[in-house]
Amino acid sequence: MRDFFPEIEPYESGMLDVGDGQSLYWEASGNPDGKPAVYLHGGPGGASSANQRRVFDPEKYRIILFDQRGCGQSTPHASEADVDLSVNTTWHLVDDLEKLRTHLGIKKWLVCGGSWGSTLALAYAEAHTKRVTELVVRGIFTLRPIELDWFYEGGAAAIYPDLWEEFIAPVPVEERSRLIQAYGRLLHDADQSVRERAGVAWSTWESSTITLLQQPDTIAKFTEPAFAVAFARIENHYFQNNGWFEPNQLIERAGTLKDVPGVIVQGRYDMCTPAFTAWDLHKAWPEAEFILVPDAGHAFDEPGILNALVEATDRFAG
Ligand code: STX
Repeated sequence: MRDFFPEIEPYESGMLDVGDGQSLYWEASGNPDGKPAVYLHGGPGGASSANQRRVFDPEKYRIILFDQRGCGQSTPHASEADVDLSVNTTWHLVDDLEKLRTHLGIKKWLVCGGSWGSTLALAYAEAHTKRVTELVVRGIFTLRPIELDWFYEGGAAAIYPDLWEEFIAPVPVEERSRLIQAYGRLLHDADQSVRERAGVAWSTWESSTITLLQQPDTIAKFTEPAFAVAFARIENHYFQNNGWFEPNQLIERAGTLKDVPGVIVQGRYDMCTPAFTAWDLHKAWPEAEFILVPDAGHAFDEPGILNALVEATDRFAG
């Protein structure tokens, strides 16, 4: 089994002004003359992290990470009381990727992402196919209502009745038939303690269910209140708007990817973004290699998932 490459530090980083008052943190690590690759983090509303550098061979790749609008080290941060999320949509992020690529003087890059990172990778690659050398996606999420219903409206309660009880606890009983909407209200409540309780409950649910076995470190990291509120607010905002996608958009337009070398990696026991979406993508984009890992959940550091990702980036390194 392949493991992470060694820990590395960025050789360069900065803040990119993308307009709308938004500045994005970005960084480059690995080989400055290597093959360009960008890693797209999850959520939306998650953050880049040092381990994301480590799915690429640092001698062969120029590795680009960045924090999407409103999260990580990007500013303004969506945990702030008066956040304006109207300038934070899928298509803003797709445009930001083009701004970052141009800023860094990159013609084409390998695009890698998991979970929401796979959603954004697909949206970007379908819109800017010629800019993508290869596409490596895992834990496939396309933000269709059926996927949101599964994870945020009660489907996955079948597997986690105990954690589900905690997820719905902050929501008044009469609002529990539409949890995403109810959480949207709580996450922007005038009372900071209401916002934080909601943000932490939302992030506890997500971070407790993304790995095959619960990982206390992962849960602790993603339930720190400022992170949790920004993460929950941004996710909730995207989900209330169905990601600004047409119904089934990413799957239906996957035909545009037929000439892009690709790998789809999916854990069989992924409870956050279950395998049916990866399967639908595989059917719509049969040219891509499809790897269904038999003993993994959702997160990218699950051994079988990481192994498949590293094998893919190594193969594409040439
Ligand atoms: N959201 C899935 C996703 O992208 C639907 C995601 N889930 N958890 C994360 O990301 C963190 C690892 C950032 C907590």
